[in-house]
Amino acid sequence: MRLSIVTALLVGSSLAAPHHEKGLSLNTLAQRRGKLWFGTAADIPHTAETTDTAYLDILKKQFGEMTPANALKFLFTEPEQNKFNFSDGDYFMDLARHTGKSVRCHNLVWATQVSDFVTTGNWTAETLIPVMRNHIFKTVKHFGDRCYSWDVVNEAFNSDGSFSSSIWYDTIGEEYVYLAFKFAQQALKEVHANKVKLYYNDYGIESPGPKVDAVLKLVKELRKRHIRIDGVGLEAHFMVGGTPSLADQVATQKAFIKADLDVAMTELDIRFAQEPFYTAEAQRQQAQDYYVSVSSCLLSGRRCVGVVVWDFYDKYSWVPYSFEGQGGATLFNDTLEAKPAYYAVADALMGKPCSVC
Ligand code: 9MR
Repeated sequence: MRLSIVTALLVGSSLAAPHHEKGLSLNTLAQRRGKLWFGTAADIPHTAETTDTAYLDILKKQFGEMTPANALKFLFTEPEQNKFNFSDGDYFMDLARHTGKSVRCHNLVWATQVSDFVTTGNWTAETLIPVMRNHIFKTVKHFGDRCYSWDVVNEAFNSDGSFSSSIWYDTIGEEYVYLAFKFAQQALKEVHANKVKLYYNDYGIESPGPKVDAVLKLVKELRKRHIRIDGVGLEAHFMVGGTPSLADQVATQKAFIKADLDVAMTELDIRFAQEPFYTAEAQRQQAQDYYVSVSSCLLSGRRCVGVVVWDFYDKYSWVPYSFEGQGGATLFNDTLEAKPAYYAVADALMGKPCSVC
């Protein structure tokens, strides 16, 4: 009963400035706790998000960081060999600058969303390495210190900790990861942007296991070679009811921090495996899972630098496109109303017990 009253109150509240303590934004609450920002991915430009004023209003008010969900990926930045197109990225960067946001630049080297000229080419390591080098150099130098960080290599491991198949790994071997970080570091130096952080980013590394061990090994290997890596991005794409425990999330973040790394939660969302997404009980469980996840970054200390959600509006979430029947994963429902999950995140950021869980 109490829950349904709370839910009714929440649904009736103002959207852009939901009513928790003084209506402070999630970003302000996070910064008050020593985080750099509370951020969101946004798929801008060329999408409905680009011109959705109600959506953009919340984006501007609530978040201190934005990650381009697609605009900086290989496919879009270098559609044909050595023909670069940074217009989407520049559009995104301008929006971030005008609204005072940091940008986690995402990503340079990944198996997915690579241009056809790469995936269909007949490469050897000797011919593909210069392609990767050129892509990294041109892209990193173009965006320079407009990026807070770069996800240099994205999702390079299988869940058992072995390297996953990609045009890069299959052609160059694990050396591709070391080279990618080396090239990114060199490119930043050329444009005097050494402060831009270099990250490895992946999912399934939010609780202990072989994949976490593989990332820690990779970090050691990079450092043995005197190649810089500053942080690890924990994507945190979770399922409602299946979110890793607070203890597991904190233990994993602390293991990375102990290895002298920053950590960030880079793509947090918590989806339902099936409908219904919006019953009071479903919302309560989701709120609890968000509360635990955001709390983990606070409990891990300053070197968990911030949390980024992978968009904040169910209508624009990637989930239903990738997993049929699944969804409801973000902080705002399909009519752009703040969910209990939103208030749970605010509670976590304020260090309060969860009022909606
Ligand atoms: O949100 C992105 C979606 O629009 C793309 O279609 C998809 C292609 O694989 O990539 C999504 O973003 C992914 C991110 O780049 C890396 N981690 C997983 C994200 C969700 O799939």
